[in-house]
Amino acid sequence: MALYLITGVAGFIGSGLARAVLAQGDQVRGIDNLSTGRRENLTEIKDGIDFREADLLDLDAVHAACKGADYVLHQAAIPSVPKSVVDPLGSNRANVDATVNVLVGARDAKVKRVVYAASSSAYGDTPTLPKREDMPPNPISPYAVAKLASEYYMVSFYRCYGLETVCLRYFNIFGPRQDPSSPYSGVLAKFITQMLRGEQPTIFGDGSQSRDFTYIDNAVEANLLACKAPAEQAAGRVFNIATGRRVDLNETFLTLKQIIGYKGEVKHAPERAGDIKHSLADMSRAEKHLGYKPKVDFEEGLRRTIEWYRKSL
Ligand code: UD2
Repeated sequence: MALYLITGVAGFIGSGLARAVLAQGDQVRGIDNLSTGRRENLTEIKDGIDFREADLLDLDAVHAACKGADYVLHQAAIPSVPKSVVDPLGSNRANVDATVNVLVGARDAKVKRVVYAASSSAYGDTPTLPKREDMPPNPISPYAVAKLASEYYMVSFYRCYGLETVCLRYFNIFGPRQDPSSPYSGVLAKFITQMLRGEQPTIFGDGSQSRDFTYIDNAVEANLLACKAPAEQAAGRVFNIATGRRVDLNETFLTLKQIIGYKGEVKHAPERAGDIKHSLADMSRAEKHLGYKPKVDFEEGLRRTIEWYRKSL
């Protein structure tokens, strides 16, 4: 039985990982400062995991959490482009300084492998689509810079200390439990809950921007595969995790409108600073080296997510 340390375990991706790790018969230790994570995300599994409320900036807590862990799934972050524009120092602390602490803790505890929640924002606004991992990154926002800096730290800890690290560049993950309540929340969580409540969603810009929206179960599966892939194929490397299809926001709104049965219209506001225009992943590297294939497509993911919010609102 392996022990997985999940950082950001009370977040929507972290808690999904915790459930999946328990379901495969392994043990979970989780750490979260509850800044964006929520205890409710852990309700059904709280008695089955070793949960520690602590901040990753506390190196002693990180060292203690890493002790005896086989794998670390590093999900904790302040995951928002606009929030990083408002508070670049806070973004850097949570998204970079915390990562270095996790790496030091994992190295000292001789953890087998660290899997990192990297971000598609690293690619920035370069025109070439789809994005391949060997393209030069071009981050725009402080958030994107921070996520990319942490990737480089991951790779450097592999090169300098032999700690196996794998970076998964998530492309706009969505699904049940994603927090819709902050102005910085992901667009699908916001739109779905607003439309279910009969409120009017806002598109920033003209809505022609597109994303490779990826359902949570695909990201969870990618993490489990990344722990098991042979080191020669995975360690020290970066992989896109997505579905390989992009949809623009106007089309997304119409699809949601139809599934939800929403009668209203969308309103528009100015484009957001640090926003990128289009995002689409090439997935051949993840497929070849991790055996990753997305199991849930965009529409099915939307249906499951809407269903979940309908029940939980
Ligand atoms: C970035 C990353 C993503 C992940 C995320 C942090 C890219 C392509 N993606 O997502 O991988 O790291 O940061 O969790 O960089 N929008 C509206 N109305 C709203 C909210 C958002 O129009 O009420 C727009 C927003 O301007 C953007 C799109 O929706 O064009 C997606 O925004 P988001 O905040 O959901 O995610 P994004 O793309 O910044």
